[in-house]
Parts: sequence; structure tokens; C-alpha cells
Amino acid sequence: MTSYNPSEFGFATRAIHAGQDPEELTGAVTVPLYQTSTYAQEAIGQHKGFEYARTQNPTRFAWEASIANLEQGNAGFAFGSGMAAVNAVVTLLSAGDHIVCAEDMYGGTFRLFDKVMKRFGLEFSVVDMTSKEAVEAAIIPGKTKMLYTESPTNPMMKLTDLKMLAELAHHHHALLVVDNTFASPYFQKPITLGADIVLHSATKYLGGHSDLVSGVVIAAHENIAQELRFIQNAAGAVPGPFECWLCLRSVKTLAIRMNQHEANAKIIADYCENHPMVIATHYPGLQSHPQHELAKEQMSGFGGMISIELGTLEKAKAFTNAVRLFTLAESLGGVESLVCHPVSMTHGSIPKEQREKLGITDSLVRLSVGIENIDDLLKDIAQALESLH
Ligand code: P1T
Repeated sequence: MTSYNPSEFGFATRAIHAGQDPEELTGAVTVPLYQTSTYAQEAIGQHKGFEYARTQNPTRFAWEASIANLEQGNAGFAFGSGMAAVNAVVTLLSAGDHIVCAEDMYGGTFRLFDKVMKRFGLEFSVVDMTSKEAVEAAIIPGKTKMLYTESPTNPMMKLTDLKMLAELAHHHHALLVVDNTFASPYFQKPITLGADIVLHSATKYLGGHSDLVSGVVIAAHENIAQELRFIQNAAGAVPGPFECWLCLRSVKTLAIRMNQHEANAKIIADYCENHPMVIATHYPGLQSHPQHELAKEQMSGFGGMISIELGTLEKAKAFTNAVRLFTLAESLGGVESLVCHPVSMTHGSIPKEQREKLGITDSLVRLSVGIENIDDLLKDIAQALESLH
């Protein structure tokens, strides 16, 4: 396989070529879809390195090589969903180990930790990861084996200082895990900031077209890669080859899509911030964002996700009913714009007191800004906000 070194090739070039060399047998320019569960063996113990498709699939291997390259990691591992990816990462640990995790993250991740992993003896402290003091205070030396964060967070768009967290984690011989779903590797590369493991819900920007559910984990170092490879095969939560093929197809346009998501989101965030019906606009690209400076340092762009506070549940409902181009739906990161009501949709499993402390109120709505014509999106937001008077 050709090596696409990040010091030689830019992101958009690598997104198209890394892991996606023309196939040897026919020269097919697109990686073929190996829709097979098993492989013929010439004799007992003699085969081409492919035995069974949970363990080896050439389409999946191509996608894993592609995403490892884009995140500048050692190796990538694909999973059947983002949650399967999170699950695989926490099962690197053992009963009695302690994880310090962010208080503001996808509700499903919190649910997995709180309702499933605790039953298997993993212990969690949920803290404000924007505060070094809070993270330090939660670390139990010798017992804390992982710091787990999202940045930007879902849905409050908070950032965590990834370099700071990596230093803290490594000082305590713990791993730093970063869910990079919201930024995508185009705008943020946590491994270059010290993270040991990066993961994605590939359902979002990596897939990019709201037509697949998948997940991916990238290991920074070979020793973690070996453990993840073992878990991926032993627990078996692999995606089908078609999902991997779709991801390979989609990632080729990641750079151009992310640029457009961001260009549109910046305009909409500015518009919302200056609109009298919007009480607060959460977007790292706004100067008013409390971590705008950190965003400029650790990200190369601010992404396409915005949350807005509309004041009352009635107004949130009216807004989601009034928009015509923004479809009311869970998920994010597709080419089409979506609107979501986190309290009733994606963050219902976070206890009410914790939600309210974080600002995830009944009147918060989340926008996944798509790549439609910005004039149409702005008109849609404008008419929906006007309808709230
Ligand atoms: O849905 P799935 O592919 O299993 O991914 C889970 C997941 C993990 N991490 C983050 C940051 C996520 O946002 C998600 C899924 N989130 C949604 C479905 C949502 O609408 O927020």
C-alpha cells in the first residue's frame, strides 16, 4: 500500500488516496466491496491471510487504514456503531478501574457508563472537564486508568483543553480518550495534541449523508492498537463491509463538506447571536464563546454544530415546527440540515438536575447545519424565529 505521509500530502489528498490505492487484481480505482463472510483456504493452515470476515475484510481494512491516516494515528478499528466503538474502548479496562469523564457528552455514552459499565465494576467520576482543578481532584492515583472526553461537547459545544488533559492523564499513567465526532479529523486531530485513543460516531460527519450507522476507533500507539484489535475480534461488534465502503466513499469529500458546513454555520451562528428571539447561541466560532481562544488553538475550524437557547419549551417546539429545511431528527453531520431537541431526543438519559446544571434546558435546540445554499438556510431560520413573536 502506498504510504501517504501527512508531512508530504495534505488532508484532502489523503482523504481521497490513503487506504484507497487502486486494487491489484483489476486496477479498480474504487476499493471493491468484499461482501463475503468467509474465504476459501487452499489446505489446512494455508490461506491468503483472510480466514473469516469478523476478523479480516479487505473493505474494512481499507477504511481502517484511511481513518488512521486522517487522524494521524497508528491504526484504526471499525465498529458497528459509535456506541459499539465507545463500548470497545472502555472494555480495555477491568473491574475496579476508574474513569474520569466529561459531564457534558452524548446521552447514550453517559447511559452506557451509568447503566451498563458500572454493573461490570468500572467506576466513573463525572466532572467539568473544562476545569483542570476538577479533573485533578477526581483522579485517584493508581486507580484512574482513563480520562474520557468529547470536544466540542454534545450539545453545549464546550471545549476541553486536550493538551492539558493529555499531560494530566500521562502524569497518572492513564489513557486520554477523545470522542472527535463533532469536530471530525478535518478540524481537530487529538492524537497530535497527546490523545491515546480517538473515536467517532462515523454515522455523523465521516459517513456524512445520513445513510449509515457506524463507529471507528483510532489508536495512537501500537500497544493500544494490539489490545483494540483483540477486543474488536473477540467481542465482534464489527460493521458490515457495505458501511465501510460507504465511509470510504464519503470520506473523500470530508474536507470540502466540512468547509461548507463551517461556512454556513458561522453565518447562522452570527445571525442567531444577534437575533432578539435567541437568548444564547453556543458556537465555538463566536467571539462570545468562553473558549473561543482555545478553539482557535486546538482546532483548525469550528465545525457545523450550533445550539441555541429559545427561552421556553413552547418556543422550542414552535421553532422546530416552523423550520422547513431543517428536519426535526436525531443525529447530525449529514449534508442535510437537522434540528434536534436534546432534552426529549438525544440527552433524555442524563438526569434532569445534571442537564439543567449544564444548560441542557427544555428550551435548547441543536442545529446540525448542512451544506445547502446558505441563503435558503438563513431564510428558513429567520422565518422560524419570526414566527415565535
Ligand atoms: O449513534 P452512534 O453511531 O452509535 O454514535 C453514538 C455517539 C457517540 N458520540 C457522539 C458525540 C455522538 O453524538 C453519538 C450519537 N449522537 C447522536 C445520535 C446525536 O444525535 O447526538
